[in-house]
Amino acid sequence: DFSNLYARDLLPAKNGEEPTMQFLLEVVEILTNYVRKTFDRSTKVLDFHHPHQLLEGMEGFSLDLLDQPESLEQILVDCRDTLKYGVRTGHPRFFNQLSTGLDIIGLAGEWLTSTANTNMFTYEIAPVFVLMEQITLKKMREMVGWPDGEGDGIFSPGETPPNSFKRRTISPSTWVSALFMSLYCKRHSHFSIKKASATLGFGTENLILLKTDQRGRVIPDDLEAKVIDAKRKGYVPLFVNATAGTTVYGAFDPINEIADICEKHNIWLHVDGAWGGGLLMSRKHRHKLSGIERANSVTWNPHKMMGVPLQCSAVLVRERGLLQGCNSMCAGYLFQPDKQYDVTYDTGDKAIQCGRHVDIFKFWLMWKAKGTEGFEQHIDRCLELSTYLYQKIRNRDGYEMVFEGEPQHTNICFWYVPPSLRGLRDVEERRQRLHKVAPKIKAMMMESGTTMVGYQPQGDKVNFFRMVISNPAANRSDIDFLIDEIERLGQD
Ligand code: ABU
Repeated sequence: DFSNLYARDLLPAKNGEEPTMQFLLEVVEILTNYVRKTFDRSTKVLDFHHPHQLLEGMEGFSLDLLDQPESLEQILVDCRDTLKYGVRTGHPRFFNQLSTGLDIIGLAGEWLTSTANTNMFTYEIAPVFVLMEQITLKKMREMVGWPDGEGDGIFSPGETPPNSFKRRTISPSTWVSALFMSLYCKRHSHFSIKKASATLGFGTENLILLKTDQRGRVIPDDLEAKVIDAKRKGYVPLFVNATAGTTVYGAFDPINEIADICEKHNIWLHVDGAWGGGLLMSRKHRHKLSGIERANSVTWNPHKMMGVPLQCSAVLVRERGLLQGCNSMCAGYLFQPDKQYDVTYDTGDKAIQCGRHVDIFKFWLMWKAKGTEGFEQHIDRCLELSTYLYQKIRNRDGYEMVFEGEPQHTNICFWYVPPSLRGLRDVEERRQRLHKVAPKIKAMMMESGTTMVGYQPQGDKVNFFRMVISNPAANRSDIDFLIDEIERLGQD
């Protein structure tokens, strides 16, 4: 009974050990029950409520913060209900995001990380984690194909910081002339490229968008023409982003052809492999990133295709020492040069932020537990499953594919056309009505809590579903379920 116990009764309180252990065991019970149910297909993916409902408070669960402490009994209810009203992203039928799944070893790693509760800035306070990060980054650079895994790198949250490191690593002396530089990416690139361009002072107007083919891949001739045009106007073409696995179409740019242009015009080549980087682990699929070894820098998020718990994002740089050279600020209270150990292991000064969460341990632990082979099997399985979905719907009544041909990644983009729209001749009316179909089906899916899949418009294309598979728990029956559910909810 925790109703008369409060946080002040737990360690470090006198006699706090027993209640602390009991309380933590209760929490573990809540968490393990949640894990068990997550993999049970009869459990819903979510129990949807509108924001105003959650803000008004559910029975026994209020988000309000009070002046007086609440009992540990209430705190345990809050833990249970926080999970209850959340989304089970590890559920085999959760397909909504690029990052899905609930890896048990990764979860154990995250629990350990929180228990250790340290910061990645120095070897002094994170000796084991700093070394794990060095070793893992080297393995990742080897997978990229840089000789002996040489180079530099760091784990840093999300996409925008990893995709932002590049400017600071290009040439410190050129930062001031950002206005006369041009950067290149395509409309299909992740929005973090545009955000990085704005945040770093280049301005979005200096980010030149490239044409793509119908599959969303950069057309190299368009890149070269735009580089030549910018030079003629007196701009300095500085940076090109090639994407290995776009967010919506899962497209892989032709890196080798882009690298030829970058080398010819002395432009920094960054490969955003946040989503597609995981394919480097697969002997069958790594050819899709052919040429990545010619990049100057690479973003790779193991929390996406490799199923590492959020978050886990790395930026890799080909030139050794470059991150330290560009980002180091030598804060005297952290990075004292006269410590008793080799201070080159105080790697935090390479980052653009100061405090840095330990994102490495869960990834390192998963790599240990699965081996490279385990990641390879996971990647190959997800791609096989997406082929299953593609083959199932490409000629099925009521489905239209957004682009022709076999998808390159696990992204399957399609429209579901309800029976009443199938014979409609008026093209504009059909477009307008089709635009409303995916949001309507998605809303009903969320209300019934059975599955989740994303949708979006893109360019001149009205709302379509984007199915992505990164969840190791999903199998063919879950794909069949999704299609049945779309058809059930999509009835006129
Ligand atoms: N980095 C963006 C991921 C978006 C998504 O999960 O769909």
